[in-house]
Amino acid sequence: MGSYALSKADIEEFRQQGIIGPLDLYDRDEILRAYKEEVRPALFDRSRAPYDLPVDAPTANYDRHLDIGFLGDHVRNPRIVDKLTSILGPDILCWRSEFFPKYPGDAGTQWHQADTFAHASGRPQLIWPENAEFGGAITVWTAFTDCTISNGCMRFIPGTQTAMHYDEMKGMTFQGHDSESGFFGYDYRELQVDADWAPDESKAVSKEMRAGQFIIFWSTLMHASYSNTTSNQTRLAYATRYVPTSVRVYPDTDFVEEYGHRFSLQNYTTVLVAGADRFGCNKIAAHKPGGNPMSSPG
Ligand SMILES: O=C(O)CCC(=O)C(=O)O
Repeated sequence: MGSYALSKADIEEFRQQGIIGPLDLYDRDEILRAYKEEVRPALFDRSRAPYDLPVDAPTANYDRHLDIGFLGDHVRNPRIVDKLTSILGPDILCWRSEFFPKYPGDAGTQWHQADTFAHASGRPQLIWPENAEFGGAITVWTAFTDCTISNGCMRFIPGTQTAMHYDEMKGMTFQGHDSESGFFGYDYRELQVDADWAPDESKAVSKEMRAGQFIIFWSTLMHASYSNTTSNQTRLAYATRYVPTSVRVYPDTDFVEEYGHRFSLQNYTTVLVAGADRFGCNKIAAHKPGGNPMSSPG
């Protein structure tokens, strides 16, 4: 167990609630400066980005931990990864990272749960072994700016992670990026198993965070975010997603089509952030500290 592992009490809290945090990772000034000076300029340089997508595609910055050193180090930061081993066991892959900006005036993210992540693409992106106790992924959502109720912080309904209210294979209609619908151009309610059901918002908790803090939650936990009602504050988060090495990532798929764009997985790889792989079901890159996984031979 690494030195930042969760305590027994924390593990029990996480088991019941499906979420833990906010926890400290970076100093506020450190992350604000790193984003402005290192990460943001690198995001605009797409020469080594894993996917050939226009800069304004919602998926354009998927998996930039594969080519941007700061993000490559972030996904395997021991303050994060040690805690994940308390939840997922010793052998862990980072399979996805993505940015979630909320610009002034942006609508909040609708309530949703993600199990196989088929919701937008119509194809399961994760398949757990048949005897698995869990599904979904662990999301580590790190605040790259302060996140408040006014600028769009996250909301959760604790304890909802074990029962899915959505069928991700039902298919949603893409309504376009400018649509008012609450899930990045889709209406997540189209996936409800029971069309008359509604999440019990009276049990929701808000997670205001300062820049540099993170929360850990099951992707199957009911989650949403507030609208950004400010006129001048962008809220930005970087979400990194993890599964044990036994999970098949993007099974039998060599492209992804979602949020109005299609991209090839030719340059895709998971990153082993802890332990070892005994299953061999995924393409895996080792990570060189300070470097980036794609340039390493792994
Ligand atoms: O940041 C948001 O508003 C949504 C984030 C989210 O749904 C996720 O990280 O799974």
